[in-house]
Amino acid sequence: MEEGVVNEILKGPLRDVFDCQQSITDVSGSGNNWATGFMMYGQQYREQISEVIRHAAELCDCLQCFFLIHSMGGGTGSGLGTSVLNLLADEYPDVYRFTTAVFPSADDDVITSPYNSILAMHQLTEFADCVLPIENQALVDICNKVTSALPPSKTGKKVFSSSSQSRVKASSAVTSGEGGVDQRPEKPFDNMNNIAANLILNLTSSARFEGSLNVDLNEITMNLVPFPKIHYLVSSQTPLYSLTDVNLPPQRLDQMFTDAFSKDHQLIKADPKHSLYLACALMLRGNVEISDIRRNIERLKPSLNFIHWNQEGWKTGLCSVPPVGHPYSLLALSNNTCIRHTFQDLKDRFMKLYKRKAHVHHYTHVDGMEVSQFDTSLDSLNTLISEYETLEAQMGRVVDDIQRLTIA
Ligand SMILES: Nc1nc2c(ncn2[C@@H]2O[C@H](COP(=O)(O)OP(=O)(O)OP(=O)(O)O)[C@@H](O)[C@H]2O)c(=O)[nH]1
Ligand SMILES: [Mg+2]
Repeated sequence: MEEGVVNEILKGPLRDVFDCQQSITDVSGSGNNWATGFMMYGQQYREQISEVIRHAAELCDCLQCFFLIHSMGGGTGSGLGTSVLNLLADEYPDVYRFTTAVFPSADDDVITSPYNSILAMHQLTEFADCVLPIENQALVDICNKVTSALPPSKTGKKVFSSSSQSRVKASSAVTSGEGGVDQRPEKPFDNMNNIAANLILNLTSSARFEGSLNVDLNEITMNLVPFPKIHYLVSSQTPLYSLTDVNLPPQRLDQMFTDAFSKDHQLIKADPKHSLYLACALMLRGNVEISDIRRNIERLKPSLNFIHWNQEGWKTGLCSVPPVGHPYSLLALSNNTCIRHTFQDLKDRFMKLYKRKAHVHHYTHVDGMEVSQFDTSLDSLNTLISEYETLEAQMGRVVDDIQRLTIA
């Protein structure tokens, strides 16, 4: 919503990517308040937003899905973002809704971020078909890992924390998509956003390029979301790079598969290997054969826990065009019960404030916002956590059955 921020983007190096006729702004943002974004701007701009979306949708030959990119911690991304999600559910009920949502870290600089996130999560749970959460702390850790693996000539300063923006300065030069060096000063989130951008590039490569085994976004939802609300996917990427290391030697193909299941490569702080998989998608790009994928699945399977009714729950995609500067890449999307820990942490942070009703008045001052929204959103989160717990309780069911058979 912030005019200044949006204008800066429309004048910057990415200006050609955006159609400025389609941008909508106000003077200021939502002041880190979900209610301002959802209730106030959501209402005020509904018609205008609906109009620009209709304009874009009408240009599509085949409208496959809507893809939202937003943060959860502030007021606009969480509030207006989920209001747009509501609007889409209302006006295009049959078109899938995907979102990439940046979840706040524990030391986030927005004090009300647990409120904004949980109020927004209620909407994501109800109205999104598939959510790819990204956690800033995981991105910071990945950036630091990449920086320490770089040769000294390329090594930049460490990324300390997502919240202390002034301290966050990663490596000194950012390579552009074409491989040229862009000398503009680096923004605090640049390296972290490169990782998120690569997730989106890999996810949408099937829609943008030819491939022998292309996977539509819709197929991901179809194959990875067994129950409507259990639609939060944990993503991991290999090779791990902010764009600074595009010239590093290529990684071995099999190592790439191994890495995708390690906790250091997840875009949220989670360890899927020690929890239960409901399903998993492997989206490959570049010079990879289907036999390579099969071999690696067979190799990794024994170390992963898949739910007993979906032991073969693998979806694979292969796009022949590799990412810039690499022979191949892998994006793994997992529907895994480990995500409940992210939700539980967020809930604990929410409860710390909500027990004392701290900051609640800022929300209830906004027209249309009731305190009951907090309780409904909390209930929704509690239900979601317990659904994941119930699923996780089924871990080892097949192993039990096999053991019983062996004994018999
Ligand atoms: N990864 C990443 N996180 C960001 C970026 N900008 C902000 N954040 C995180 O997003 C949250 C704050 O939300 P913002 O997106 O800044 O807020 P907003 O949606 O503009 O809402 P208001 O400013 O309150 O109107 C915090 O958790 C930040 O750490 C970014 O460029 N990249
Ligand atoms: Mg803002």
